Amino acid sequence: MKELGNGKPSNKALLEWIEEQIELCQPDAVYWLDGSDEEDLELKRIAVEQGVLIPLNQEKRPGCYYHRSNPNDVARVENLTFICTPGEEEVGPTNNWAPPEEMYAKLRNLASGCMKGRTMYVAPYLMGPLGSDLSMVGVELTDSVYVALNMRIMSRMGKVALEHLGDSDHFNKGLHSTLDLSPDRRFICHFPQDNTIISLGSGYGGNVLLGKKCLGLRIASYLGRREGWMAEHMLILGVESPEGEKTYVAAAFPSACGKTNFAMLIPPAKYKGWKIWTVGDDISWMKPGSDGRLYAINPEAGYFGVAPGTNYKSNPNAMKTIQKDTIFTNVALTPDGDVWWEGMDDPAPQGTIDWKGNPWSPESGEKAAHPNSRFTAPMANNPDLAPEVNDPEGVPISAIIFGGRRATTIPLVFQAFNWIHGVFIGATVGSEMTAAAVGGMGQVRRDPMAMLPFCGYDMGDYFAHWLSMRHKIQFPPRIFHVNWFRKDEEGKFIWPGYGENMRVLKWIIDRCRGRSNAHETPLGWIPDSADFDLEGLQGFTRDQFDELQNIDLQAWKKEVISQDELFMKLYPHLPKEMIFQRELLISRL
Ligand code: TSX
Ligand code: MN
Repeated sequence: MKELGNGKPSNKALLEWIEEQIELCQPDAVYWLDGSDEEDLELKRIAVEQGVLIPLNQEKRPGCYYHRSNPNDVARVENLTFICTPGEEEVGPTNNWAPPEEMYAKLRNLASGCMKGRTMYVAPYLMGPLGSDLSMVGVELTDSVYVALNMRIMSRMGKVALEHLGDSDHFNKGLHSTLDLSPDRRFICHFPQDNTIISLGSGYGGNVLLGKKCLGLRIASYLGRREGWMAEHMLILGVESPEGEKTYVAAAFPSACGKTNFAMLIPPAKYKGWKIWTVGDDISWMKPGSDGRLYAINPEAGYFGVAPGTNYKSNPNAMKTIQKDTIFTNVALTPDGDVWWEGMDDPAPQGTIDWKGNPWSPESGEKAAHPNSRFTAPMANNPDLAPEVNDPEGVPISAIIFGGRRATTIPLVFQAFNWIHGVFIGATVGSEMTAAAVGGMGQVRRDPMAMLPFCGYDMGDYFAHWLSMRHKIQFPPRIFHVNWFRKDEEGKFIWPGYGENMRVLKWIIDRCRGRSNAHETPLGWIPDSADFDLEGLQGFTRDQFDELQNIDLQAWKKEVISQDELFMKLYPHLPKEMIFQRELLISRL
């Protein structure tokens, strides 16, 4: 067997495990990745030679490449995602479960000899800053050069991970093979007791970049519960005032709510001297610090963002971030070797090729870019990247914000009365589906803390873990709920959103620092209109603000009934506090 690369580890436990996997998968070659720049060029050369990547126009987009996935393999597969624990009870009613021994046997069978004729890339990766006690090491063995290249962007990959690991045997064991990409042989399996992930039969994003959803959320949430910390599906941003005061917030929104846009928000001109710094756009690992506050790190090193809808108006910093050293997946390709997607600033040029490789025109009646098409870009490209992103201590979180996409019922912003009420607010987060997804338009789908597909154990136990964290944090973050998507009777968005969300952030920060007033409502604390900055918002009236903040008691009676559906499903492990909070809300209404 051929050995390539300069990153061969010396860690005994690691080498032993890798040898077992080599025996199982029987690759022709093993490529020991070290994370160097030379290696990056070599991997790209291999990927281009294999037809896995197409170089883009290097003048327009230096270091950028284009990838098309198999059309049957374009998104995460929740029905093929399993948590394999000794007991079924542990994973709860919202996860797929399989007995570990049975699943190991099935996967070993599928993986046997799966890398014959292929190269196994060994990617040691560090999630989080070097030297942070919140950081974790994983090692992904993969037969996809595309995965190796993406892991390099999304994590701190190579020698730095081995350095962090030292001679410890505490690392996540990840095995990935695309097999033949057959959906019948596609399984994303987590073995939290063994800190192990096995992903077979897919080559796409969340299924295969194991540091992200698999380790970063499912395994990490499991470990966090055991060890007294939190792994959350949250962006992290820092707000800096003109005086240089910095306040950090973390926010959890279900998909299609613009999490990456919010993480990269640029304050409107009116907020002269204010600045938003991006710490992370997807995952937050949080732990109580010695000063009694909750500290957060972003375990990732890049952005795996949805391309469609990203443009210079919705997210200028994302557009700048993807100017160089970015991998584009399933977007459309223009004749001059650039990329295009629906919702870009300009219309597609003549001769655009769609994500499947077919000629495309606006009359085609199909999308040029897949709706879930992505960019993989290094966070270092972000002009407003928070320098603290590499601080092993993390950043102290003052506010946790939950949100959803709701056309009615939910005000623009309100604040929880206290931590327990905040946990209830997070537990009842719901969002409306936009496209003709399962369930149809206007249907509210509950997605507690935006973690439903990502929690590695029972959701009821997860709420209990949130409640228990209160006892470990002397100065807990204040909890808020936002909704950018409320519509008027004509179906028009009332709130301008985007950069103007700075106004909401400002109120939130002032609340955390005891500087702004609010009044009590059945839902929580709501800004006094005198304490919410509407100055300079053209054509936006106090009446519209009142409409945004209106609490329709009839609608809320329906809302609490709708909230109960998921609670009923989670009932066996649902903390009593959630039931009491629900009763209190009903009484207040
Ligand atoms: O990301 C969004 N944010 C957060 C930005 C920091 N989006 C896009 C969501 C899909 C990913 C939004 N869409 C936001 C928002 O705040 N608000 C809306 C709704 C909206 C859409 C268009 C307008 C206004 C609001 N247009 C005009 O007012 C002209
Ligand atoms: Mn996400």
